[in-house]
Amino acid sequence: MKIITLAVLIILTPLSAALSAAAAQCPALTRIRFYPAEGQAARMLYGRFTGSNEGATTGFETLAEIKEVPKEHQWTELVLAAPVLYRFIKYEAPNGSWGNVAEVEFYAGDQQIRGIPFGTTGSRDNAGSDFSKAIDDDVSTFFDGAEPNNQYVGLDLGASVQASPPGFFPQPGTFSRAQAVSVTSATPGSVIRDCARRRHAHPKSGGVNHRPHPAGKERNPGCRDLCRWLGLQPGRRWRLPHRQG
Ligand SMILES: [Ca+2]
Repeated sequence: MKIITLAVLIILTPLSAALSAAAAQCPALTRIRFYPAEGQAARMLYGRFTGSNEGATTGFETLAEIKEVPKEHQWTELVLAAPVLYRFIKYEAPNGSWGNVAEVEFYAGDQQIRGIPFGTTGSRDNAGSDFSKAIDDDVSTFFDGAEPNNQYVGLDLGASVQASPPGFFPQPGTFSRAQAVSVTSATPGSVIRDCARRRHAHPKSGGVNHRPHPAGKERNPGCRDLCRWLGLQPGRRWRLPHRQG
């Protein structure tokens, strides 16, 4: 029987100025303001504000909903129950509304969140009132979509606000000798947290290791999961030295 030993090495990218810059571009959304189109406030009833980290058209979760007709000629503000982080944030207009809204603004505290605008294409009768009119800082202009249904307008905060998928080495497979296993991230300034010593791993509560992992018996959840991912027998008691022998 082959004895496979596994050294788990958590590789961290140290905090850097680049991280600070990236984090600054990833604000937590705390509140939303909107201003109805002239005479069309009722068309915002049941409109929703949503967020996604998958793309401009997929994976959106509802953050807030407009549950009563907003007042004309003034801003309405929605405060989120807790700050949230999403790369894509948008207003999804209710069906039949033609996307009508004069302005939509997203905030992290007192700071307005800026990003790359996106939305459904075109405007009614090609009059030029496309989605950009809902984010042009002008309450006298408004979005009037090309279709009455499924209209939206939002902001893409950019790829820099997301962490790239972690890289694992080696690739899954079977090995005849000890392997040093590493987890890395290509995102500048990212931190990989080790949740192995906690019963319930959590990305915010996991510790940050700066040394090779000190343990890795099967009762160690992090290593157990890593073993499974690598195709090793999860129930086996692996010998996991600090260093590869
Ligand atoms: Ca406008």
